[in-house]
Amino acid sequence: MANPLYDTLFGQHHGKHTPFLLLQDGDIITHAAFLKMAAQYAHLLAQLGLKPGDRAAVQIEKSPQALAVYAACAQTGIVFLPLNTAYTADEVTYFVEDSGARILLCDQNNAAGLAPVAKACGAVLETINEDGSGTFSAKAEALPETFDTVTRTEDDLAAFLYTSGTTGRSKGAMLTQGNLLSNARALVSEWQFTAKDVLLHALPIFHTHGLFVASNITLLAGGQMIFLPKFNLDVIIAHLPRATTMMGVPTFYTRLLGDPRFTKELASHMRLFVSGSAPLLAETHIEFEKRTGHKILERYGMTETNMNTSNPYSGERRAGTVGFPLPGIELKITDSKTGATLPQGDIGEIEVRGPNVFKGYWQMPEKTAEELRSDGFFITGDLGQIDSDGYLQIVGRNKDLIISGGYNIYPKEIELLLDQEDGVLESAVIGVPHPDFGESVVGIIVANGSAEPDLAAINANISKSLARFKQPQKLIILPELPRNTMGKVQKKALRDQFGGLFSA
Ligand code: MLC
Ligand code: AMP
Repeated sequence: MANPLYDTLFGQHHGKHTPFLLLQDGDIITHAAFLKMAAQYAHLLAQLGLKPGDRAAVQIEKSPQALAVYAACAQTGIVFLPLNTAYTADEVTYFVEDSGARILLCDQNNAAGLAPVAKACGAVLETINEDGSGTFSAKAEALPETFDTVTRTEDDLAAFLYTSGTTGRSKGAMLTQGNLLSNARALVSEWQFTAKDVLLHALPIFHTHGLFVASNITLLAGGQMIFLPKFNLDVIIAHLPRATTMMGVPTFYTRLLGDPRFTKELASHMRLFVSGSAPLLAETHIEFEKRTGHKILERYGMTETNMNTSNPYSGERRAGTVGFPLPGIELKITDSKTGATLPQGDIGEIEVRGPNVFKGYWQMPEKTAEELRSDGFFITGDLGQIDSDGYLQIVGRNKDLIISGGYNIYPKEIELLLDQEDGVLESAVIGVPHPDFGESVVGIIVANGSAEPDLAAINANISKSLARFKQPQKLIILPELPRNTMGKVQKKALRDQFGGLFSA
C-alpha cells in the first residue's frame, strides 16, 4: 500500500458522496467533499514548502477544516501536531520550538500574538478560524481537488502529541502510521463499528481520544459523525436520538446523568457508550445503567500507546475495571523498583507492548529509555491489578499527575511557576476530588517570610503562561509542607487534608 494511513482511513472513501460529518447547523459534509478539501490543503502545504516528515503545528478550533488538515498531513506524509486550543502563547512557543514545526496554523484571533513565535522559529503562520475561514482555507480554495498521495510506510511518523512530564517539560510522543492503524483496526473489530454507525462526537480533536479513537475508527468503518464543536448538554440531548454511539470522558456521563431530560427513551437508538481518559466511578456506571439500560464500556489508553485495554463489547462490562488487553497487545504488572513481573492479583506498574506503542519522545533519548524498555514494553506510570477473571483495574498512579475533565495536568509545571512568584518559598500542587471534573487543581504555597504572598497577583501572573484548565482552582498558604524523613513532600497528606474542598 502506497500510504497505509491515508489509503486505509481516507482513500477508501474517494468518490463516495455518502454523509461523513453532520454539523450542528444541519449541514452535511460528504466523504467526497471532505477529501476534496483535504487534497487542496495538501497542495497548499506542499506549496508552502513542507516536505514529508516536516511537522505542522495546529492550534485551531474543532471544525471539518481542522479534521481535513489531519487528512492532508496524512496524504502529504507531514507529521500532524495538534495543540490544545486553551494553550497560551508561551505554551505554544515551546511546542513549535521543540518540534521544529515548519508551519503554525492558528485562529485569526491569536495570529497577532503567535506571529512572533512563528517568526522566531522560522515557521510559516497561516490561519483557519472556527467557521472555516482564514488565510489557509482561502489560499487552498483555488487549488486542484485531487493530490498524488505521498508514499509512506507503517513505520513512518504520522503525528506528534505532546504530553507533559513529571519534570515539567513536555515531551513529543512520536506516533507512527502503524501505531494509529493497528489501534483503529483493533477497536473497530472489538466495538463492532460499521458503516451504519453514527458517532456523537463532542470531544476535542487535539487529543488521542477525540482524534484517533473516535475519528479514526469512524473513518475506518465508513460511518458518520455528528461533529459538535464542544460538549454542550442541550446540543447533546438534541442530537442523541440520531446517534448510535458516543465516546466521552467521565464528565460527559456525570453531566448527562445530572439532567432529567437524559432518559432511557432518549438513549434508545444508541448501541454503545464508551468512556475513557480518566477513571469512571463505579457509581456512575451503575447509575447510568439504571437510567438508560446501557452499561458504559470503559477502556484504558494514553497518548503514547493509544488504547491498551477495553471491557468486552459482548461479555460482561465490569464497573471499576478497564477490561482486557486489546488483540495483539501484551500487558503485565511489574514491580516498580525491579521491573519483575508480579504474581496475578498483586498491585504494580502497568506495562504494555504491541503495535500500538509509540516510537519514543522526540529528541529525548534519555526520557525514552526511562519509559520504553529495550524489549518494547512501555512503563505507563499507572498502577494496576488484574483480577482472577483477567479484568484490569487501575488502582492509582505512580506518576504525579492530575486528570481534570480528561485533561492531564502535571503539578511540576505549575509548581515551577508558583515558586518564582514574589513571597513564595516553595509550593506543592495537588489534585483533589471534584464533582464535575473528577479532580481539580489546588496549589499550596509556603511564604518565604519577605512579604505575605498576594494570591490574586499570583493567579494573574501564572494565568499569562498557563492554560486556564491547569490553573489552580484554589491557592492555600501553609506554614510548611508535610515531609517524610527523607525530606520528600507528602502529597498524600495534603490530599487527605484538602480532599473535601470541592465536595458537593
Ligand atoms: C474547561 N475548563 C476546565 C476543563 N475544561 N477546567 C478544568 N478541567 C477541564 N477539563 C474550564 C474552562 O476554561 C472554564 O473556565 C471552566 O472550566 C468552565 O468551562 P465549561 O464551559 O463548563 O467547560 P466545558 O467547555 O464544558 O469543558 C469541560 C469538558 C472539556 C470536560 C467538556 O474539558 C472536555 O471536553 N474534556 C475532554 C478532554 C479530552 O478529550 N481528554 C482526552 C485526552 S486523551 P472559566 O474559569 O474561564 O470559566 C487521553 C488518552 C485516553 O487521555 O485514554 O483517552
Ligand atoms: P494522556 O497522557 O492524556 O494520554 O493520559 C493518559 C492517562 O489517562 C493514563 O496514563 C491514565 O492514567 C489515564 N486514563 C486513561 N483512561 C483511563 C481509565 N479508563 N481509567 C483511569 N485512568 C485512565
